[in-house]
Amino acid sequence: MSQYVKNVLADLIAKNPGEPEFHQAATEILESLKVVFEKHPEYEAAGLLERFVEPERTIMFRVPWVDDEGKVRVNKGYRVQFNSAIGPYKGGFRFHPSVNLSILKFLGLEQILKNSLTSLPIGGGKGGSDFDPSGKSDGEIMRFCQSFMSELYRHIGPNIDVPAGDIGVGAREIGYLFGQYKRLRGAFENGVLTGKGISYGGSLIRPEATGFGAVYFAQKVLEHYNDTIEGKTVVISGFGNVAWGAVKKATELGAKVIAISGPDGYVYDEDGVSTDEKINFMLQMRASGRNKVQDYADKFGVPFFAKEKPWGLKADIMMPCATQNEVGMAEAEKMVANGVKYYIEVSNMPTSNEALKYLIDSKITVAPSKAVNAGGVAVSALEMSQNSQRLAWSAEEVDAKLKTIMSNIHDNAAAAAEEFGYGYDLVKGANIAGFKKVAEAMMAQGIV
Ligand code: 2IT
Repeated sequence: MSQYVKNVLADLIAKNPGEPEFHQAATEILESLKVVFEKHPEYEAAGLLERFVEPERTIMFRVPWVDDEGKVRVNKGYRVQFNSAIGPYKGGFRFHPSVNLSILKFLGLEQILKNSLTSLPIGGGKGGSDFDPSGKSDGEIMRFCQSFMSELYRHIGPNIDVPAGDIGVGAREIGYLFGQYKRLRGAFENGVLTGKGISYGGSLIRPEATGFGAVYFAQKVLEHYNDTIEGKTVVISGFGNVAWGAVKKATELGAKVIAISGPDGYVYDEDGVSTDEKINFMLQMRASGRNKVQDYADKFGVPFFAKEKPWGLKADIMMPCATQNEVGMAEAEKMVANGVKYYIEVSNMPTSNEALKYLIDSKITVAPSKAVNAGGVAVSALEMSQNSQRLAWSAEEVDAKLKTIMSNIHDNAAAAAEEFGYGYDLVKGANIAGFKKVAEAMMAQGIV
């Protein structure tokens, strides 16, 4: 690694103690960017990388709310406004007990490059809370969202920062958050949030976008090898919104999804998660708030493996769709032993850096999440466009745009890797291609 990049990374690790996920994401990204800094000594002179890895602003606040028993509860609220070089901060809110600054900074850093890859004008941000939505009543969710927005509304806006959903935040939460924002602002500014319901400015295809986009990306990867997704077996982790969209599109294109998973274990369905009834049941399981994939096994009479992950199964394509660090060395070794061909990351940073390197060295084709899952935020940006123009595109129009965007992301990542002598290395290529535009914009805007 060039000495400059090495020094910035060492500094980042020293100055941000106790943030392992942030260190992990930064290490992976900076490793890819060293060649860019070797080519552009003017970036070092402008302190570009030191500025890039430091969030422009971080907001941390108390979120007090009252539960159904009348007891006062307090959670931590955050918004990391990481980089606004190419557009307003954009990125989801995550409501999950694991949420802390380390996780939000890794997600925010990834988001900067992902959003740049979409080719749309959106900067990078991420936020959320350590609030645990599972088992909460609708009233509790609403009161929590209202309290969260009562602080955050003063920091966001259609041209400032445009949050959306992530784990634990779906259309229901976005609705409550928007209602409170509108009330406090005294204005109908629906461009402040994306992932809204269709009746008040949401975009068609936004719920499907991350999963559909991931499968469109996978198609491009297979196409590179003159291969097709039809007839392939696929293992998917998770059963939330992203997994649902991926199952739906993979099935539609003739692949067979043989497993989905949850925090309680995984289910193995040798006939495939292939009927409308099965695919729709994923939505019901999510809406129930139980967070148990065992419900699928009970309903459809298929085997359930408690507390296990599905990565030891034999399949052509692996698509982790649940959360960060799902795949470490033990899981990667199983995939290599089983002859997996394609490893398509979908959830943000699902793989440890060690496992990622091992998979690539073992000649498995790897596609990185910041490129693969960018369809979600891309359609969020299309939602912003529709809101600002006061119009609504049809599902076909949005889907066609999504497909084109995913195809371009793939081609741009592949071209960037090629340009720097890495061959067909989409991991390196996505980092380089995403960084390029942000770096140019930062250089143009001076030391800010
Ligand atoms: O990780 C992500 O890209 C998201 N959670 C979606 C962000 C967005 O603004 O739609």
